[in-house]
Amino acid sequence: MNFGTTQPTNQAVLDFVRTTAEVTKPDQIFWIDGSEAEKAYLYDLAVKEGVLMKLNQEKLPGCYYGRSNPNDVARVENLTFICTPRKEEVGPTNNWAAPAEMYAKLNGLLAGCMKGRTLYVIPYLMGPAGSPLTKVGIEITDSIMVVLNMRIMTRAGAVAYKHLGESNDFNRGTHSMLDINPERRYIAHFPHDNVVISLGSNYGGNVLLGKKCLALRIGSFLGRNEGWMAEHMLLLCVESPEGKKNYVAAAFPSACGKTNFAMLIPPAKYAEKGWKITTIGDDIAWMRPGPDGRLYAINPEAGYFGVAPGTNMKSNPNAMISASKDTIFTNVALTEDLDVWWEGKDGPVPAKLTDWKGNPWTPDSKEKAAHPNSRFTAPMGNNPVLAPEANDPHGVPISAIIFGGRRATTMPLIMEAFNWSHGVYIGASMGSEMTAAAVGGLGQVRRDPMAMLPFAGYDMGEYFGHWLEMGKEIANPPMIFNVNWFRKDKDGNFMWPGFGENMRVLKWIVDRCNGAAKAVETAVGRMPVAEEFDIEGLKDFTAETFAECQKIDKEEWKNELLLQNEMFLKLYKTLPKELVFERELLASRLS
Ligand code: OXD
Ligand code: MN
Repeated sequence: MNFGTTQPTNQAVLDFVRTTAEVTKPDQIFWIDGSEAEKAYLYDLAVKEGVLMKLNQEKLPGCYYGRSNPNDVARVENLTFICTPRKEEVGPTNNWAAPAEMYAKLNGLLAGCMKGRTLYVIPYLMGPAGSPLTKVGIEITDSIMVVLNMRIMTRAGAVAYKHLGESNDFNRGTHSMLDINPERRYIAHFPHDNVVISLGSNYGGNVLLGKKCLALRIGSFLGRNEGWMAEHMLLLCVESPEGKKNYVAAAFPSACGKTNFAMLIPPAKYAEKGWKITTIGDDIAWMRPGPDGRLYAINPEAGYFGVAPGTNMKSNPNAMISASKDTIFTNVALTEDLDVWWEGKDGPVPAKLTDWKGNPWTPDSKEKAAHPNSRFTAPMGNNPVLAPEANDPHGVPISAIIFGGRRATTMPLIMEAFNWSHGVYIGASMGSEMTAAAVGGLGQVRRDPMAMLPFAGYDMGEYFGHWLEMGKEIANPPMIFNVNWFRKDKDGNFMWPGFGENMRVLKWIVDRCNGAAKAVETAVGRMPVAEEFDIEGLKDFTAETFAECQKIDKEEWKNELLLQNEMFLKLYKTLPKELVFERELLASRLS
């Protein structure tokens, strides 16, 4: 069969590909159609080219393994640019470049860069076909690794051409690995043109252009102009024993356990009663007000690009099952029989491994066997608790929005905002200790408003303003909460058991949304009535531990306000006055 030859009829797509090929000069053009036959052909080709290795097919059917260049293992925020006519548009938290200059520089790098290579054209949908929220992207790439990952992470192929019809309204994405050199690495967004150009990398977050680039940076820009929201949020459904479904969106900075939370397994006592959690998405939510005055959300993605280390049958059995077939693993370690391994995987540490750089590894080795940001790319259809609503073009009505970060001190396990604008303030002042998902200072607390610091495609102060405006558009807005699974005791141990036990916090949240739980008012927000919050059956977790988890230490909070102020001062030009007032009110309640 002749793969890669079926061209679309859409003239704008044909023109985009032709003009890109004229610059990049590939040996051939391969048009992705999304079929199963094409998939088998592409995996064989990737193996032949040495890009992927076939894993042990008895243990991991349909699974493959790839390594990235050690200089290319995470998102690169310092090399990520938003290019708009006016510098002020991107605000002080984004890197700006003038579009004409950036286009000129990148076109220079693109000139002839695909000589000897294949140019792949990936048509894809962000969102279910037929949804008014769904967007079309065309990604041109010279990386077969990108093609195979995009086929998992998005609805790719003919389905996208069908949704697009003859329209010119699609994101134009161009990616070339060039020579995978940090000196020639640029992740450039042109929101006014709906264009992304990504060069010099082959790492997921930089090159799967539907994800962070279109769904968040360009998406947030489009959302502001079109009256919707693109957020770095997981989406899940809490189903009560009576069959009532509440949908929850939650924003956590990268690698704070979003995938785990999205696939949470309720503890036995909840499961036995009939509580169920199902997953709609684990990373991104697109939300817009619906005709009934509620906020409706879709997950624009079709797969999970999850962090492997720490994932195991205790922390996230549903992720383990999701990644047990038809999955691509990147930068994990390999066992002798071509199974995958990473720090924190179940079972004993193997005596011999090949590490993520391809070197022999033993438990005595000083370095980690798997890179801390090693990943699995798994189809969401593998998730045993996938919500059927994940494919519903209407999306789901959101009852609660949760913000959260990784904080050893200060922030309580759970609190509820007094109202929408207080909730926006809580999201806007969020901070978290940094993890391995981005290049940067591990462990330091950085302000990460709404977990969108690396992803807002325009000025962050205006982004807060958009949140406040949206609150006015939604007659029945979701309630807003803040959680912190990571508070430590004075000996440095995590106090809250986390994982499935987070169900207890979720239950309080949905009970609040349904008017079925009381709350007490504190200076920082509403909290559960201690005697009513369910800690029954938790090992070594007493009423005193709960009190410690919820404690508001005024000195810590005063310091917190000072730290928050750094970000607010940075954004001062466009910071909505509502947030300044919220901060003042908080200071007064704390004094
Ligand atoms: C991710 C991230 O990979 O946020 O989802 O970095
Ligand atoms: Mn993310």
